[in-house]
Parts: sequence; structure tokens; C-alpha cells
Amino acid sequence: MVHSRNDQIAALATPWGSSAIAVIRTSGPDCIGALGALTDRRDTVTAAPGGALRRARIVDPSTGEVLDDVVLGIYREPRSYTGEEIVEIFCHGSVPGIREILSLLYRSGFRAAEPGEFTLRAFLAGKVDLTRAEAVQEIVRSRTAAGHEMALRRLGGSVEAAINRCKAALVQLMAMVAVQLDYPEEETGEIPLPEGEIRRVRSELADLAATYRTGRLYQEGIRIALAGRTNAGKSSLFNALLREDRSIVSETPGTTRDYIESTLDLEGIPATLFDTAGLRDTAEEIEGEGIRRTTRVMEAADVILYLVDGVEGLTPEDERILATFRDSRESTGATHVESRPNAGPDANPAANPAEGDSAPSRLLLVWNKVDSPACRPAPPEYIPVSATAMHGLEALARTVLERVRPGSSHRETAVVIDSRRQRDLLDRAVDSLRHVENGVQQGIPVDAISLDLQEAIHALGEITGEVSSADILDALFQGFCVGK
Ligand SMILES: Nc1nc2c(ncn2[C@@H]2O[C@H](COP(=O)(O)OP(=O)(O)OP(=O)(O)O)[C@@H](O)[C@H]2O)c(=O)[nH]1
Ligand SMILES: [Mg+2]
Repeated sequence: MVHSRNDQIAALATPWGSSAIAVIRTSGPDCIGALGALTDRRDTVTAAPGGALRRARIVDPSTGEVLDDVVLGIYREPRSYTGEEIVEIFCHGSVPGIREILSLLYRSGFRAAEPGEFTLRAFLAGKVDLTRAEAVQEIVRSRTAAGHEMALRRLGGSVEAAINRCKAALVQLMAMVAVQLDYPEEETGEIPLPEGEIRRVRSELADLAATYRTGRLYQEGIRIALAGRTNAGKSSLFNALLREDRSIVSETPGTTRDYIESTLDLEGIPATLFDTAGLRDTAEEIEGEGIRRTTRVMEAADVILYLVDGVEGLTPEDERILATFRDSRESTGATHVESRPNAGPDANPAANPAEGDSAPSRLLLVWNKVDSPACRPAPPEYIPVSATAMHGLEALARTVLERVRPGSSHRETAVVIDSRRQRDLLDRAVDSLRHVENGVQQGIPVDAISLDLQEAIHALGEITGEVSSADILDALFQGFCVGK
């Protein structure tokens, strides 16, 4: 990424598509003058104070052609998002129209902004720290109201404040160390570092790092797959959970051939629900391919709802399929997460087998058709439901949530992080502080301890961006939307 702050950039800040209004954002030195020259009201635009809106026509100066009738939002340095001059163009949301305006800007000295470049400039201008910059993108990406609310708190500086508080405490300790290094033992006697204070800061940072799983859960969400033999009622349950008639239901076995997915909001956790082809031995080619796809969906799922037709009861075929799921859980274990398309290794906050034996199984057993008089009693390990009578769905949702939520839900906690970068740096700080604690306990000389203390302070500085390098910034802002 180009880190210069002395050029003019432009990008569409709203999605490419038809809309009532689209917003093209521009930023850079003398951006207002440059934009003014591309309108029929140059003087009005260039004389406008910061925070003003001015109506104008965008005109191509080389041809005199009017491209659009727009409103310009004008911001002056330093009181703008990037700290530079900014003009936001509110134009009509027509794709060809947007294209023409952008092309005119690019011909007139503006450069297409890189992803996240506006926010990068805001960071470089000292407008936001890195945790707030990350929160901007996290807000844009949020998929449920709960995820949005958590990201909004981060934008408000909740993470930054927590980090700075801990850092201030460590800097105090560092000052104590410095005194002892400056005035050696024979003069003042060695003052032990307050172990309790170190432990308090360490546990505060460790608690913050632990909220990462919750943050991921509410942003990334979970994948729930419906599985079972043909006619178990998977498509019926899919429709019932979504409360819409999405998937075809019929009494013909083998109705669902390909998998279908849709999303639902599970108490603030975005969930992608998959209806799949019923599992059975088949020689039929298309159905066979459907079953292979089903297997792939299962591998990537955080939760598998295995449906048994309660009227038929548990068949030998069910037993066989269930045995393969149990085996695959053992063998795929920690890797099923990585096999997910479009998801990083940390994308799966739920049912994470990294927790060892205590990790809950991702397989949930469901006994369907309990409304039918012919339905057999559900065995105790099964959740009884009726997809058609919409019975037992709340209990089912509750059980899914119990499986995927981390031991303690941090949803009510003021600060929840959702950045792997922040989590890794917090872990580093926690590790260093553990060394400090051990050092104090073992009476290791303060100059040795001071290195670990310094390392912890440094890691916290990296979280907020007080210390940062071009590489870190590149990696961080690459994931952003263009125009943000
Ligand atoms: N009584 C009763 N019938 C149900 C229930 N759920 C599904 N059925 C019936 O069972 C039959 C199969 O339902 P589907 O939802 O198509 O089953 P499926 O598991 O998707 O089947 P495939 O796509 O073929 O694998 C249909 O006739 C449904 O009406 C239920 O809760 N109670
Ligand atoms: Mg089906």
C-alpha cells in the first residue's frame, strides 16, 4: 500500500449497484479546489466552510458535458475523517453515472483509493488508534444487532481505554525498576516489585484476550447442518427454523439433491443453516453427488443436527451414519475448521476441539415427527421436535446455543475483542507478565525482569498502534472495504 499522505484519492463508499443515492469519497490536499474545478459552481464550492453542503453539477471540463446533479459534503483540514480536506459526492445511484464521475476524477489527478486507505489516513493523522480503526471495519462487517453493538463499543474506544489503563500500570512498574537500576542496592536496598499488581494487570489482559471467542462468535457466526436419512424431515425442519418455505418438502425419499443454505439470527449469533441431501446408499448419479456434497457440508459444520424419523425409529442405517460422524469427529478433530472455505483458521469459535476432551460434541440428536400418533417415544439423548407442528424448536435452539457459546458469555461484558491481531498481542503481553511474576517470585535481579516488562508494554503499544510498522499496517488495512 502507498503510505504517502500527499496525493488525492477517490473511491465509491457505497455498494456498486442501483440505489437512490451513492457516495463517492475523496480525500487529499486541495481536494476541495480540485473538485470545485469539476463543477459548474467552482467559486461556491471552493469558498465553502468545513461541514457545508453545496449543490452543484459535475461537469467534464474538457467537453463541458454535465455528468450529474449532486450534493457535495465539504470537510476542511484537520476536522475531517482523514484529517485532510475531504469532499463527499452524493450523486444518483446509477452504475454508469458513478463510473463516469469516478473516471473523470481519475483523469483529473485523483487516484483510486486502496482498501481501508481513508481509515489508514485517519490513523496516520492520529484521529483514531488501531483498535478503533479495526472497529470501523468490524462495524461494516457485522451481521447481527449484537455483533454491531459490540463493534460500536470498540469504535467508542473501549478496547483502547482498557489497554491504555493496563499500560499505564505497567509503565509505573517500569518506573520503579528504573529507580532501582539508577540507584543500586547499596544505597536504597532492593524494593520488590508489587506482585499483586502484576497479577492484576495480567489477569485483566488475559480476560480481555478470552473475549475473542465471543467476538468471533457474534461476527463470524456458526454453521449448522441438518443431516439424516431421506424423509427424516430435514427440509421441513429447515423451513420451520427459518419460518419460510425455502426448501422443497415431499414424501418422496431423495427430494433434496443439492444443499441449500440460509441465515438466521440465533440470539444475536449469525447462523448459516444448511439443508442437505438425505443420506442413503444410492446408485443414482445425481443423488450420489448430492450426498458427497452433504458430506463436505458436514465436515465444515460447527453443529450437526442429526434427524431421525420418530415414526420409523432408529434404523441400522442411522446407526451406521451416526458411527461415521462420531469417527469423523475424532479424526478430523482440530482440523475441520481449517477445511472451511473462505474462513481462516480462527474462524470457528464454536465447538472448537482445541479445548481438548472437554469440548462439546458438535453432533446433536433430534427425534422428529413427535406430532404423529405413530411416533415412537424419543430416547433420552434425543431432542424431541415436530417440524410440521413447530414443536420443540425453542428447546432445540437453546441446546445449539449451549453448544457453541464459550463457557462464559462475554456478551454483557463492556469490552469484547474481535481481532486476531489484538488477541495475539494480548497473549504476548500476558506471557511476558507471567515471566515477570516468576522472576519476582524467584528473586531474579530487576534488570532481567525489566526486559519482560518492556516486552509487555511494547505488545500493548502495538495493539493501539503507538508502535507500528508499515508491514503491520499493510496487513491490517488490506482486509478493509474500498472507500472506508
Ligand atoms: N407428521 C410429521 N411429518 C413430517 C414432519 N416433518 C416432515 N414430515 C413429513 O415427512 C416427509 C419428508 O419430509 P422432508 O422434509 O421432505 O424430509 P427430508 O429429510 O428433507 O427428505 P429428503 O430431502 O428426501 O432427504 C414429508 O411428507 C413431510 O411432510 C413432522 O414433524 N411430522
Ligand atoms: Mg429434503
